[in-house]
Amino acid sequence: MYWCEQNAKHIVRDLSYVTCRIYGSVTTSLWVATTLHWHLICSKNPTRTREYTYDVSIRKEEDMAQSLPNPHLEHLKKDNLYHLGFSTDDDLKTLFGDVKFVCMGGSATRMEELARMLCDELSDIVPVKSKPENICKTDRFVMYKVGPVLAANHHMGMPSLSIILHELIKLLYYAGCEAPLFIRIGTSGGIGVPPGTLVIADKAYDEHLKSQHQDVVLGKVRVTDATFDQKVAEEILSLHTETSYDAIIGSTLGTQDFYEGQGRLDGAICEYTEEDKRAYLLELQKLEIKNIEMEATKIASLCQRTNRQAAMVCVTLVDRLAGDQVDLPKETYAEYQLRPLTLMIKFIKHRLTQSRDATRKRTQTLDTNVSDSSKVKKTV
Ligand code: R2B
Ligand code: URA
Repeated sequence: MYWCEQNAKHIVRDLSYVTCRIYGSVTTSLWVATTLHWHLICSKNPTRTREYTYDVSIRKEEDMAQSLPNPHLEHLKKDNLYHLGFSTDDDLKTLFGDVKFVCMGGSATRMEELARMLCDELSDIVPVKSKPENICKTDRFVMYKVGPVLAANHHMGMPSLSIILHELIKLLYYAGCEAPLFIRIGTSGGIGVPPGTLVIADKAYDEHLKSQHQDVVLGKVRVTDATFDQKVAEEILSLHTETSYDAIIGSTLGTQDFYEGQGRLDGAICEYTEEDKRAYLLELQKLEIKNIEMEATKIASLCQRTNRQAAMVCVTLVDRLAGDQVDLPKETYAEYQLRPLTLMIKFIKHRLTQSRDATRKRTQTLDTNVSDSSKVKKTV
């Protein structure tokens, strides 16, 4: 058993392959292996039955890339994506099969604005409609599709983000999308950076100041790593050319609350002193945490657990070392909110242009090869 714990990662991976042979399904086998490992650890040490560290690195195997770690899905006759209003009875492949980017932000109007900007900006690279249309079939969320980009709002906080993220991940899985990238573009409070700064997250911290996310599943705490895709973060940063404001890579604190959870003094209740608050914020600063918001750990963790890539860019609205209140002139606020959208559109355009150029090059090479071989035939 000791050996089991020491070699946990390898065991789960090996078990996955063995059970894959037995069950013939990557999803089922991964689930069986992970569950087995969980029970092995819990039965060995009862004090750990309430806490289980879920090692996501085992999900990085390429052949598991697009499956989902839920064997029950295979047995559903129909899956209702209840909050989106779509189901597996819809032709999801035709509707969403080309999606490559999922942009998410809290506000519905910001997502509509993003969709409008995408319609303008992407039209010379991919076919897009001239005007965005909300295709979410319920009044819970909004969702726009502009070419290969889905833009949806998630409201405020992790519970609501979790619902839409589960459903979007399943939607794109059923649609057969290849490696879609999930991106949150939002707002935040900064730590020692001027308001208006863009923070591209490399990892998320929770309120215990650990880079992790805790879920409670069947009464047990499940802890997951909460890092974002480093390469994507760097790629996004490399596209920031604006000189009037900064974009930086840094860590983000994701909290369950806007007031006490973020150490504010201006909530309806506050039981700590200004010094306590300052000490906490300085501790964040020591950890290279550059901003605070309310969804980071959930998006990072859920994407890691499902082996999807995730990125996050948030603009800061206030420097929390200087105060708590968000008090920006309306126009400034509107302009700040556009900053992450603008950078993300740049990133998407960059990726789409790269892939269009690569396709063109391949086609040209193919054409050249065909014409060369026909020349050879004629000579012969
Ligand atoms: C940033 O802003 C919202 C709170 O005002 C919340 O959704 C977040 O993460
Ligand atoms: N959003 C947050 O969660 N915190 C802030 O301070 C500002 C925006």
